[in-house]
Amino acid sequence: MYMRMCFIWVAVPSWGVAALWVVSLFVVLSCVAPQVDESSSLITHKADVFHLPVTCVSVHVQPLKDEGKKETELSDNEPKEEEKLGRLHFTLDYNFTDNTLVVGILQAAELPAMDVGGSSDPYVKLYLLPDKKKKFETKVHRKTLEPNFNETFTFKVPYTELGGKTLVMTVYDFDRFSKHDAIGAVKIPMSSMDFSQSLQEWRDLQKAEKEESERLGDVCLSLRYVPTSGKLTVVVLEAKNLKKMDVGGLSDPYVKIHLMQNGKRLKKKKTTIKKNTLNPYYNESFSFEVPCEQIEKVQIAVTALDYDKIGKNDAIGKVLLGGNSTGKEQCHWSDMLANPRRPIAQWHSLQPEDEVNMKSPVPYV
Ligand SMILES: *[C@@H]1O[C@H](CO)[C@@H](O)[C@H](O)[C@H]1NC(C)=O
Ligand SMILES: *[C@@H]1O[C@H](CO)[C@@H](O)[C@H](O)[C@H]1NC(C)=O
Ligand SMILES: *[C@@H]1O[C@H](CO)[C@@H](O)[C@H](O)[C@H]1NC(C)=O
Ligand SMILES: *[C@@H]1O[C@H](CO)[C@@H](O)[C@H](O)[C@H]1NC(C)=O
Ligand SMILES: [Ca+2]
Repeated sequence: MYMRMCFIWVAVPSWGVAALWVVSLFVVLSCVAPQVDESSSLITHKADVFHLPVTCVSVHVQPLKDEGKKETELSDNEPKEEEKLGRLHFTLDYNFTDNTLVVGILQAAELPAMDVGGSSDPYVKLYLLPDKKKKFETKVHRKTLEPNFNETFTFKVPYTELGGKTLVMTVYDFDRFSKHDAIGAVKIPMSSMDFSQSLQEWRDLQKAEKEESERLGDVCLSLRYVPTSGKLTVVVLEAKNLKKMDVGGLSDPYVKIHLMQNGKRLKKKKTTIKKNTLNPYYNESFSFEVPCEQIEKVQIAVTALDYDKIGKNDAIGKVLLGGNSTGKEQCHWSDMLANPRRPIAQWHSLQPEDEVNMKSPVPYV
């Protein structure tokens, strides 16, 4: 069912609103509902389903609709008073000993509900602009409008360069099957700060701008773990909107999977090469033996590459899944662990290879 779902997601063109309702239903029925609480009564489930047609369309269909349309709708509106997007509680500190900006993401409150059932799955992404490469993410907090993040991040930056930078903290709503929605952001020009003492503050979230990071494409993976047999199965379902790597042509993409531990590659597998496409369909399955006591210690690195007859194959992008991954990758991994024997499929946005390698726990070999 999950595999089919990924497939439908891509195959459905934007006109297929009716079909998307069905997909949305599938999403909620097969994925969200069972996770809410295994013990919740049938009545609760029925109630969730009953509300679906109203909320689902806005939540799940919107990201697939023509983005331009959404914007015109917005700009057509008269400027009205700020919508309430919630508030973020954070700390800011500059450590003059080791030249680091220390950002504490404490909590958020009064977040708007982005999901069916009146909740959101918030997480925070941090940048120190203009540098877009280095970013941090908190863990995803499920089904809450008052997440308690309590995480600290440090940016290494000389004090003399700090003045030209802007800290951006964006709160997102996690969504497994669509692009993640930015709820709102807090932006702080570092030139406005007095670092002689540490700052602890609540600020209102402002409307977030679109993240214009380079699009490398997305890959749909299914993960399944069977603790009793120690079998980890990764299915590379498909990829879409892959970045064009060849001048004058499409790419010839394939996907490489590494099982890693402590930054070391233990096993390597790869899919077949799909010729001349940016939207390859693979549905190829790979299994690794990972005993139960090891599963918390391994990571899966998934790299999409463009095959070239001559020269080195170029990496298009990469994602890292496992105990130490962040954001939606961490979410997928923990869902797999929480649902033994069940394949869980999810889309992931490919990230630049060097950026992902930087996130590995130890220097990448
Ligand atoms: C600054 O960083 C150093 C080294 O990590 C640490 O020992 C020190 O306590 C930090 N200072 C402050 C004020 O946090
Ligand atoms: C935040 O984390 C610190 C250290 O991990 C812990 O001592 C503290 O109790 C946490 N606070 C909250 C509100 O969870
Ligand atoms: C994907 O592969 C599996 C196993 O090879 C097969 O059972 C399934 O029908 C395939 N799914 C699609 C949508 O092609
Ligand atoms: C996660 O990070 C910790 C500490 O940095 C490390 O000890 C552990 O091996 C890492 N886990 C994985 C799966 O890489
Ligand atoms: Ca969500």
